[in-house]
Amino acid sequence: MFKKILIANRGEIALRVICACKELGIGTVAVYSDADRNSLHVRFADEAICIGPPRSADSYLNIPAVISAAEITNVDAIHPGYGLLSENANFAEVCEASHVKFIGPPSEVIRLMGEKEKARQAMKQANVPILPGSDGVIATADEAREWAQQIGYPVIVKASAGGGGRGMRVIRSAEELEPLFNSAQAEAGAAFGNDNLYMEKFIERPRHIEFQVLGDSQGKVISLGERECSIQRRHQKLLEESPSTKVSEEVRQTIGNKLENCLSAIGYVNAGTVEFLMDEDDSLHFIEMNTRIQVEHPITEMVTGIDLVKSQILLASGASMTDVVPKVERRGHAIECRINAEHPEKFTPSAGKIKTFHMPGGLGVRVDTAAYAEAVIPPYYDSLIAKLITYGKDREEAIMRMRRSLEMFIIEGVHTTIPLHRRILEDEDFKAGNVNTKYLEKLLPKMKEERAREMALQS
Ligand code: MV4
Repeated sequence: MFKKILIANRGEIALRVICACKELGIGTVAVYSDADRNSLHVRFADEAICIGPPRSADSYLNIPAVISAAEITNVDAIHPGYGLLSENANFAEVCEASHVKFIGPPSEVIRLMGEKEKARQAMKQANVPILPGSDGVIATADEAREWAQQIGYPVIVKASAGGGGRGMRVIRSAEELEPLFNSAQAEAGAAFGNDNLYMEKFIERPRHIEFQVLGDSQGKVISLGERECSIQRRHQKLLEESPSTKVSEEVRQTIGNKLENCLSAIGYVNAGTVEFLMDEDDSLHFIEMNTRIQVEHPITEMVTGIDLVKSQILLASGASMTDVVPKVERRGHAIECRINAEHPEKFTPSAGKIKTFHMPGGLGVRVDTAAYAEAVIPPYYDSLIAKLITYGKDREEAIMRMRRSLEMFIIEGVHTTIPLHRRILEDEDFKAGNVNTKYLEKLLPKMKEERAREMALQS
């Protein structure tokens, strides 16, 4: 087992990893930028090293600085958290070469999944359902037109090196194909230094459903079931829940088994998330895989009782799945609300000092955060300040706990997304489980109207 781990991250996820290390009796090293000197991850780690100026590119993304900190402190392993260097195959490779264990999959597996078209073909070979689409990358607009003819409009072209929506174009007819294909290719080339594109049938109003997996270094992979992540804005998730109201036990088992076989064959090790789109007839189609721990991992922890971050560390140290996760039982329902320091309707970032900070608590309530009263939210990083997670015996209980917890969460000094979450939790569509990736496009204008009406009443 590792004696000491460096956490190459900040904020709530750095604290989350420190919690896991403390419970495993492993020493911790925090790295921090000049803007994070007073952060809780620095305070709770056994050792802390400043790795540079505030901007991520100069600190948390600076591979030589992170590796130097690991060498100076003589750690056995690095946990990358999410974002930052977590899916950087080169970083994983440098860790391997420096004899520091990267807590994640092997660098080749990160690289494979980072090439979305290759990941798609790998899933297809293992009978994981994928959308109708191109076989491999498409070089020219003429080739794209032939594929689109075969697949049927509307189609979507995606950057093979992409993710998060960049380098994507929806194409609805043959007439508009050429300019859209060319602009996607140019955007992909500029953004990723790789202009490979592939094509899929476009789903108009999909649900976004993802499966959590864990793999050990002996070839055993298990599925821990799904999370429903459809409520998002501009590819930023806002609220997630597990299980999905739309996934039957039969589908959960079928997809889970296929993923276990596929990922075992690929050599997948550690935690991962496999993303699917669900179409109107409730069938799931693979779109891509994330090779890291995700922001929303706590909802899976709540319904399975499995500590995913501890599992990551144990699996990275070579432990076998039978020891780390003897059996998987799912029970109850969990919801996560991401509390961001931003304007709840305009979504502009709201950096500054938190003046008042009071967290809810009690049975079935969990808050993952690195925030506190008087803490300063720097403008350089993402705006997540807390994850409020509630658990209940069923969805109704989880919802009621979330409603009262949102009422009892006080954050003053910065704008937060708490008012938006309160509105979602009383929305009839949400209560009916009626969500898809366009959900907020409908709710936000409704909220604006409601506010205008309220203002008119007051004057
Ligand atoms: C799609 C799609 C519809 N059809 N693929 C957006 C980001 C990238 N991860 C995949 N994305 C999408 N792929 C097909 N064939 C719609 C989206 C999409 C989306 C997906 C998940 C969550 C939110 C989204 C918001 C807009 C578009």
